[in-house]
Amino acid sequence: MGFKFDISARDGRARTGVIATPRGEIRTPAFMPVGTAATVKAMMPESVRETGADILLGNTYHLMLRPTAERIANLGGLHKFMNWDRPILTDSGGFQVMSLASLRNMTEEGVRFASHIDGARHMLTPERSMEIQRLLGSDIVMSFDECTPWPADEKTARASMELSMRWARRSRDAFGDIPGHALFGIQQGSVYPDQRAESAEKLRAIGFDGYAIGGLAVGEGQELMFQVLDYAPDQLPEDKPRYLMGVGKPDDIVGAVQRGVDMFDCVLPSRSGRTGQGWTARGPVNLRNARHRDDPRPLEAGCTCPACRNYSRAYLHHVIKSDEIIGSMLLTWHNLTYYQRLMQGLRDAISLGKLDQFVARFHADRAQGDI
Ligand code: PRF
Ligand code: ZN
Repeated sequence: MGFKFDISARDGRARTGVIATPRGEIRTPAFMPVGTAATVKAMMPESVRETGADILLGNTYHLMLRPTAERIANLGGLHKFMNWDRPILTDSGGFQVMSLASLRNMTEEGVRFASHIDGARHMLTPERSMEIQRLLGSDIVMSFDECTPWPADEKTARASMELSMRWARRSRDAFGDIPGHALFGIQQGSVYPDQRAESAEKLRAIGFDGYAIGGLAVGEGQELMFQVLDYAPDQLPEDKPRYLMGVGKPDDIVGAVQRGVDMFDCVLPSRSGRTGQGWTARGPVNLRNARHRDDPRPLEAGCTCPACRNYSRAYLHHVIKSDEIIGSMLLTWHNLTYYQRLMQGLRDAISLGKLDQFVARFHADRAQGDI
């Protein structure tokens, strides 16, 4: 059984559909919770599934350092290792090297760096990244790229984009064809329409199973990101999934779906849950705030997650303030549930041809603020 993308409905530039993989279906637009180190922090995998997630994201960079890709392969692969039998997408490592590792040295060959864990020296190349992602058993493998830093002048952005395109070619050659496993290319080109177009053209010529938009959400702000998304998705093949890497806040996701993006990942719902931030239809809520101290109401009325079904804001406030582990567990569970509810709402609205109404309601609810 192969890897297939079926679009079932469109509304404006937005699409909804299903990516079929041997490990199960991914409903799009999809949000992928981040499971960097073979765990979605504070969650059991069966609980992540209960929130409605169809697919998780894992990281080449973290797993190659600890416990190593070879060890995971010897133990039967990442799915078995972490007890998640549905699809996993893995990022290729370069982006994480640039944000986490030290003593980085980038050449045509790849990136040399020192581990942020023990300082040990490593090298990542397109070929090594493909090998690691294959050892992990990743269902959706990302090609090895450089996320062009922002801001970048035209000349710098072009050199970076062209390097990423040469690495995309090497990634494709090294990956080969693994039945039922997909390889995605990553578009770069910063905020320059002609460079984005050229990058898309180069990726299409190589041929990938899906196409990511990289190099956004790196400090340029939502307005500029949306300006790029006004044209970038349309430069990519219409019949393949489009993935906006590392995005984002709920309003970023809504705007990107309206502009034709199908897949997202972000640490925000899980990471901010661990610091006491709860995401709701009315916007973010800081549970550390003393106003919740005596509040018997749930974080979000009508939410079906365990935090909202069984606990008060007062309890969530207490366990977060006391740094109790259950505080991280409950808020992460709620936030991932909220994100998946948002994605289901977007999918339903696109199916019904009512995305504009859904988006208007989304913004109206947030404008009201927390209860
Ligand atoms: N490339 C890769 N991973 C990424 C990005 C990228 O450009 C981004 C940019 N937001 C997040 N993660 N490989
Ligand atoms: Zn909830």
